[in-house]
Amino acid sequence: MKNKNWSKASIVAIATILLWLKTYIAYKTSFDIKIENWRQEIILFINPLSFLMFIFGISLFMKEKNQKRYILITSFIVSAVLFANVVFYRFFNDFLTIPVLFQTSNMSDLGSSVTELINFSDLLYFADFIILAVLLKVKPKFMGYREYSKVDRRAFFLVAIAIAFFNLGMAETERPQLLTRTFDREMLVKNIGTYNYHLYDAYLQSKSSAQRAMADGSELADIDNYVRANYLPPNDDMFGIAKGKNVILISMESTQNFVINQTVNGQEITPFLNDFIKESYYFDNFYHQTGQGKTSDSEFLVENSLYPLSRGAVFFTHSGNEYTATPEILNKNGYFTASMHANNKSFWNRDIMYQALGYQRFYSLPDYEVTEENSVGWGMKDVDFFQQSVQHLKDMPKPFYSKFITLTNHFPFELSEEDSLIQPYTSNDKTVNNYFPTVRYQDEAMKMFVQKLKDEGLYEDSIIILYGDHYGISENHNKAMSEYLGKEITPFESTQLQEVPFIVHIPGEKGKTISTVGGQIDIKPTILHMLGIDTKNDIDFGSDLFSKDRLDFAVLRDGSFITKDQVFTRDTCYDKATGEPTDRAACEPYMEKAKNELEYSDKIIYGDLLRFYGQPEGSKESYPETAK
Ligand code: GP9
Ligand code: MN
Repeated sequence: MKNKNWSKASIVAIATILLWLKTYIAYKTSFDIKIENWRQEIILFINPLSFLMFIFGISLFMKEKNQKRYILITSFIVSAVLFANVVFYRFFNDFLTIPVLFQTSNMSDLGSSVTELINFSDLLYFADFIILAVLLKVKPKFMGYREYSKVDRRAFFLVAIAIAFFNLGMAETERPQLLTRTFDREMLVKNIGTYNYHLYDAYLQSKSSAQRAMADGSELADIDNYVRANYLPPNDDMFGIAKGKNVILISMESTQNFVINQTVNGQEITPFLNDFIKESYYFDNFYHQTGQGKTSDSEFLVENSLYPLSRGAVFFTHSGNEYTATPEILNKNGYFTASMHANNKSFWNRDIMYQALGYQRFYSLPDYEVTEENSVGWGMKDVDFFQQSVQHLKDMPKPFYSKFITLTNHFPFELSEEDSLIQPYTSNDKTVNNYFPTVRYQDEAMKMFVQKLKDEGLYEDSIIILYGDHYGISENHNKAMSEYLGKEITPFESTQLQEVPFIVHIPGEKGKTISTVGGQIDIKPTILHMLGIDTKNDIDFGSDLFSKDRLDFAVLRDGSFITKDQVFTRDTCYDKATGEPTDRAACEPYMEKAKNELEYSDKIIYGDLLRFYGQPEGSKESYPETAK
């Protein structure tokens, strides 16, 4: 009996194959997905398959009538999701996410132009559904019902699982930590497919909505007390020192502090910065506090004075939260706020998160002229990025607060011969070797930028603030690093290597080196105080780096912390003077603080608690449309 069944075409197979091919064709024709090699092409091709097999496979458990109905309805819904993405992409150049769907401003923009976005030929997106429906009507025999045995079903799902793992395995080799770090929607869709991406997005969304729903304002009281108790009044000499000036904030990609005032092969690594810090405030005990969200985590710290999360990127997971970020505060104080980064706007979900932070404008890839010649590694070279950005600065309303995110000094630290100003280091480790020339290149790019600011008359009315976003050389490279530094990289040294430069340059001020222990969490109150803006009522975990009576303290996202005389990491207390383990009692007084800081900050993010905090005048809705 069973044999007879197999003579008929399987409706499950036909539906799956049609939708699979259609999805791939849509990828190639309706989205701009960059493919760099044949492995990526294979991933793209197979990535819709496992999802489709699972969803259509459910019908293997159904009786004839239900099976046909289920397959038709499912095919229609999945096609509609694909089509919705196509239309959304035509307008926003981005893939749909659930929070975006509920963002009314986006949807009303889309709604008003939907007629222009859709045309008759779009019916092709439903071609397979139509074929299926017609076949079922006209050739019901050909598409006849077939009963599946337990073994058939088992085999079917095993194949689906195998394909899913094959897909994930290939994606993981192409893009390590794809899911834990959630870099970029385009990358996710490219690697796990548009349908799985929606499932993943729905999972993230439901997780955070549940946590948010369970939270209430009462939790804020403890946190508020803690923050109040740690508030430090500004230093009178510095408060308002840059009132009304433009702020140019530069995030230096992967720039660690150990390169400052150092040489490689006898040549300076950062000659410009070394001079610049002589006429700036330079903090030489300053740490990055980022987690898996890397650059985006540093942005989160800097703008909010909140810690990023211990896993995942808060830019992705909590972009719908209420924040009181620096751009938002500065908008209210008459500033124009912009972020500049010559990369995909959706990378790290910046286009969405920047709206929550209050940025009025995001100058991203389309705002730059990016060519083969002016690109290397991850994208546009820093020199060209800065030079082209100056025109944007000139066009901006003043005063502005403008953040620049550099890119050339990004792993794997690629650089062409003509841009290499110094020779690589000479160890067995290519990553470490190549790090030095790209840092040197970035240094030169900033030198040219500052010169251009002077030439264009923008320098005098601005303050320039620079910070390293996170480490560039991970612990995997300890061997070559220890060769370069001439010492063993113990856990103590590893923690010290998390230092990044923090430099505040105020034209006309002499500046000096300040050795208070601090971190990216402290940047927000430091900047606001220099602009003469009070932070007494803000929920900031950091404090002004210029304040008197500062507690020397920085906690890293993994729970390690640094005080004036100790480093605590991997459950060991180290004496800073010797770098040797010391009595745990020396670190004990700070342990509670380190734990509280991270836990309270996490609570705020998971519970979206700032929505309960007395909203400052003017509600969010009154802000200009941002970050398109
Ligand atoms: C991408 C850039 C680099 O836009 O900010 O990100 P990273 O990998 O350093 O987090
Ligand atoms: Mn970075």
